[in-house]
Amino acid sequence: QHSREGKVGVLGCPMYHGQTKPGTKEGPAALRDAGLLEMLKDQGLDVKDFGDVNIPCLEEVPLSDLSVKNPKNIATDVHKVLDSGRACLVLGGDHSLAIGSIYGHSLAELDQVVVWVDAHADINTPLTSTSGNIHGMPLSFLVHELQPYTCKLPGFESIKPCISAKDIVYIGLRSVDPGERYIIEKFGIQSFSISEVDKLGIKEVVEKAINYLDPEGKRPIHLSFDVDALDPSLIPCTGTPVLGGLSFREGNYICEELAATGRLSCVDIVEVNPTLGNERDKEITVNAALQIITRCFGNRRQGIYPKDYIFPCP
Ligand code: 6HN
Ligand code: MN
Ligand code: MN
Ligand code: MN
Repeated sequence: QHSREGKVGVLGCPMYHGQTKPGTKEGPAALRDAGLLEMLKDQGLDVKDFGDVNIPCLEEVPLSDLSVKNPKNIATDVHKVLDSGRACLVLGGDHSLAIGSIYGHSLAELDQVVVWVDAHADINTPLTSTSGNIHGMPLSFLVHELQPYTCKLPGFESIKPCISAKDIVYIGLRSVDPGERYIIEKFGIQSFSISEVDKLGIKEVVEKAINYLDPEGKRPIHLSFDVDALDPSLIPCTGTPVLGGLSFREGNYICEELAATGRLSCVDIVEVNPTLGNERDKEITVNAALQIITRCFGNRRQGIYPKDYIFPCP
């Protein structure tokens, strides 16, 4: 995993089938247009853009065909990026894409752990969900222990569960459905809700999260970062905002610390919906998301210089 350091593959994933607001398909373009690739290159990274995952258009298929919502192309592309020796940055798109990115990660690397930063737990099964939106269910397709309690959706046959309940940590939760809370307790999923962030402080939360997942410091990390984990004042353009979120500094800290492990191999940045709100809202949202992304790949707030930096002398 260490060989991925300094090398990033960017994958756009204009997924919008997991919820009802089509604007999430504009997320990857909004981030690229604001200069994402240049920012990453400027911090000394070797960056390659792998373009966008081919996501079938919802309008072109009958609504009964659930297979169109199945992110299997995402899994294939994430696998490809990781096999090229780069860390993979997946630009969403709604959070249902994580079914594909985490499954794709499992095809490339054994033994990943998942840090899920979100206001929501996204672990409804199709049976506990009251909204029917797949972006509220991705983890239920991936967790081994949940399989006896859920149903296989037609068209999702190619996605296989690939993580255990003990390999997940939540940070930032503050809108958890009853079925989700039941699942978290029944399967003992480690959760640092926003109340634990209040109680312990972000330093202790992140430290505990990393030690819990991988005390020996050997396993590849998948960060699935839903921008709605941050306070809505920082992220006005997202489909399911929840008041009282992580501060900008807390969000930055999480990503700096995960990057510092050297084992962050895949990062999802999801639920940016640039079509919600006005131009100013869009600018605020995109800027916050961009800064969070740069932190994931080693840009520390204390300042950095590239490996080949030449110190000028007279
Ligand atoms: N997200 N728990 C709600 C549901 O519809 O199942 C909200 C899900 C939000 C999902 O923000 O990625
Ligand atoms: Mn492979
Ligand atoms: Mn969310
Ligand atoms: Mn989410």
